[in-house]
This record gives sequence, structure tokens and C-alpha cells, in this order.
Amino acid sequence: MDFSLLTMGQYSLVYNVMSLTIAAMFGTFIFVVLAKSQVGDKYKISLVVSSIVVAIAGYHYFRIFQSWESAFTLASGGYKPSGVPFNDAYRYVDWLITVPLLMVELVTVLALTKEKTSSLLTKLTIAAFLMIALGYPGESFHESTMFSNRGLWGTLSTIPFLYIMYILWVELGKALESQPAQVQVLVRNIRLLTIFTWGFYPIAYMAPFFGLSGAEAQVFLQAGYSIADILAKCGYGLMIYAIAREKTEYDKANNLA
Ligand SMILES: *C/C=C(C)/C=C/C=C(C)/C=C/C1=C(C)CCCC1(C)C
Repeated sequence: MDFSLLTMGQYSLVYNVMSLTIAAMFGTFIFVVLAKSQVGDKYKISLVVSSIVVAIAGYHYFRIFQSWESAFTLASGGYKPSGVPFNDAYRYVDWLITVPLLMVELVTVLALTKEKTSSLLTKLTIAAFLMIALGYPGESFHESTMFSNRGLWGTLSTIPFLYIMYILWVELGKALESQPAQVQVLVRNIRLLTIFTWGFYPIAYMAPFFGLSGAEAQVFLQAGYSIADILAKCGYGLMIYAIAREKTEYDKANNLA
């Protein structure tokens, strides 16, 4: 990372957002674990996966936070790089595991037919994995133009990203028709949350192309990814719970449980 001097405000902003992210992940973990007893057996698996996602992310954020602390030392007028490199790999290792699992949460909570479930799961988890794996090499380049190594890896990663968006809109849209009306509304909402929060990551990745560099780009990226992670993992997990609850009620009312 090409760190220059960070102002007190820049350093603390990232520090505080990372700290908040750890709190959000562990808070969500406790909620989801306790809420599991409130949903029907069919939906418990989604909540189990959801709790695993926030536990893994909470652990990684703890490591990212420590890495941020040791990467800088207090100097006159701000924070200067300590010489210990900031470890960005934690974030990508985290995404590599948690992003496919987020897809598992969504597909399993719908409780579709076996064939539909396995076909959606295969497509979405493989695409999610490829999206993250292809984005990582680009993070080590900081060119300021699209026509660069950063631009190339980013573009490759965008292919599976667009494929996921397509599956979520088109294929999931079809699968939704068989769901009760209240559930359809909730699934549409979680789909919107996914599209907006996931859409933020490639935009943050492009920060250098918009002329952001050095400390500014770094602060925008770290704070932005962290807030997006809170929404895409904690907010998403709570919406999965809401869907599971609604479906549990529906099953009970219609003797389907
Ligand atoms: C909990 C973490 C989540 C939901 C992470 C999602 C990450 C992405 C949607 C990342 C996408 C990227 C691109 C589409 C292109 C540039 C490289 C990435 C990896 C930032």
C-alpha cells in the first residue's frame, strides 16, 4: 500500500469504523444464535450459515483492526507508516469464504425444490468465489487509469459479479413466484440490499480511477469496505431472519411445517 502521512482525523475515522464493524459482527452473531429457536427446522440452516459468516468476519475484522493499529505510529501532525505493512489479505480471505456463504443463506432460506436449490447454489457460490479471487490480484496495483493491471483484474472480477446480479434478478425472480406474497416482498428487499451494497465494492475499488490517491484513497477504501460489510453481512443476516420468520408463520398457518 502506498501510504503517506494520515491526519489524526483520517486515522481515527478508519480506526473507529473498524471497531464499530467488530461490534456489529459480534452483536449480530449473538442475535442470530438466539433467534434460531424462533424459526422452523427447514430454515435453521440459513441462520446457522448467517452466524458463521458474522463470526468469521468478526474475527477477521479483529485482525484487520490490529493490523491497522500496528501499521502506523503517532508522529507530529498525524500518523506516519510504522514500516509494518497493513495486511489487506485478511479482507480478501474473509470475502472468499463469506461471500459464497451469503449466497447459501439466501438460497436455503427460500426452501425451493432440491433441484432448484442445488442449481442456484452451484452457480452463485462458484461465481462469488471467482469474483473475489479475480479482484485480489488487482488490489496490489494502484494505477490511476482503467487501462492498467488494476483495471484488468477489476474488469475480470466484474464478469462473475454481473452474472450474480443477473441470476439474482432473473432466475431468483422466477423462483419467487412460488413464494407467499409477504415473503416475496422481503426477498425483493434483500435483493435490493444485495445489489446496492455489493455495487459499492467495485466503486470503492475504482477510487484510484476517480483521482483519489495516497491517504485519501486508503481511508475511503477501508472505511467504505467496512460499512458495506456491516450492511452486507449484519443487515443482510437480519433480513434473512425476517424471511425465515415469515415463512415459518406461513408454514404454520397452512399446515406445511
Ligand atoms: C461481506 C463481503 C461482501 C459482500 C463483499 C463483496 C465484494 C464484492 C461484490 C466485490 C466486487 C469486486 C468487483 C465486482 C470488481 C473489483 C474487485 C472487487 C473484488 C472489489
